[in-house]
Amino acid sequence: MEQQLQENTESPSPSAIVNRLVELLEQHRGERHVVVLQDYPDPDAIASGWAHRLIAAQYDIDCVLLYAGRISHQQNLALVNLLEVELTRYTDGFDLRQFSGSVFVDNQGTTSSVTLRLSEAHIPPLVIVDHHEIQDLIRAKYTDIRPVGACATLYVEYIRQGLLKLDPKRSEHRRLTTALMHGIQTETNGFIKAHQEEFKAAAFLSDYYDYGLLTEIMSQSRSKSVMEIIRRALENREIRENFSISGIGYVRAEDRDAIPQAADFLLTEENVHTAIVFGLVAGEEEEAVVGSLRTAKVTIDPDELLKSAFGKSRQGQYFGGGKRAAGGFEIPVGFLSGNRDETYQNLKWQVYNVQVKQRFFERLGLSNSSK
Ligand SMILES: [Mn+2]
Repeated sequence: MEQQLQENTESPSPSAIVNRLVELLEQHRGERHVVVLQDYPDPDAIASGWAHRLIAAQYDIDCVLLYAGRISHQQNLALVNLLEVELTRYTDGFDLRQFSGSVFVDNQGTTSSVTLRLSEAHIPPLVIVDHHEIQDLIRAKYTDIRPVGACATLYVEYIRQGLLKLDPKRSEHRRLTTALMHGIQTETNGFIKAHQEEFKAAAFLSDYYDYGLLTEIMSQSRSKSVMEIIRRALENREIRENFSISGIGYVRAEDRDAIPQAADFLLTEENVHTAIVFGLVAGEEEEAVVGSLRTAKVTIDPDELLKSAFGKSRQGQYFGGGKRAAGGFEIPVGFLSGNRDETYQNLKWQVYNVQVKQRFFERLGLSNSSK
């Protein structure tokens, strides 16, 4: 009994959480808000942002889903196209002052390059809904951060609590619930990493979503360039005590999403419990070392590991972070960017390749047999 009471004081009931969100939306009736997605939005973020937009629309709040990077994973492209999700890509000159508040879904501002610009434009953060480790970069009026399997799970809970009345005859609602289902499915590796909350959410969505559309989104095959990157990851992998680490050299910005897919693939090898894949992503101007970590070992905390391996930038932002079982990092190359001369590029890659591996091996205590 006592334990139960304690639990109750620690976590407010779902209806209390929802009431606070309703209160906030009421206070901001008629405004225009920006929903910030991470620079490389995944299905969980897209579905959550969309759910937020439909919920907010009932309070005459107009939401723009904004991202600054690219959508390159073929499934994500299919999702956006087939489900007709309206997303806006941030480019220089985009007027952020049109918004009277910002909303962060599936992130807490650390994985979006719009965050800093919003704070420069003095746009107040109103809402954070996320399932990653607490990042402490921005403070919002309403914050709901819980360690569930997907951010979409939290939005399904909001919907179940009555924040949005679903009508199975409305095409937009069928498409939204399909997106939420896809978000939960991909985020939990096809429900393998799902918990009770995700199954409950999926059971609820099963009354509304469009099975045919979901199948079509899921069946997007791997493109040739993704296959090529997976091949490189396999070829270059170095396995030490169940850790598989692979540096794959230069990666085009449009193939960036192949990096996590390659990490997923390396994790399927026998006796490997953790896979790390990284490469040098050459953007339009800036270059960055971009990497993904996947682990099946519960005692490894990707967020802690990546933060301690790479530390922070001068602006105080961590180069990496994560959640249960997965994480990513991005280290700007800065001054060494540019110069497309092949010898120079090879040299540069070798330096980063050695350095990134060294950091991991040191953190993981695998440093003796360094090559
Ligand atoms: Mn997520």
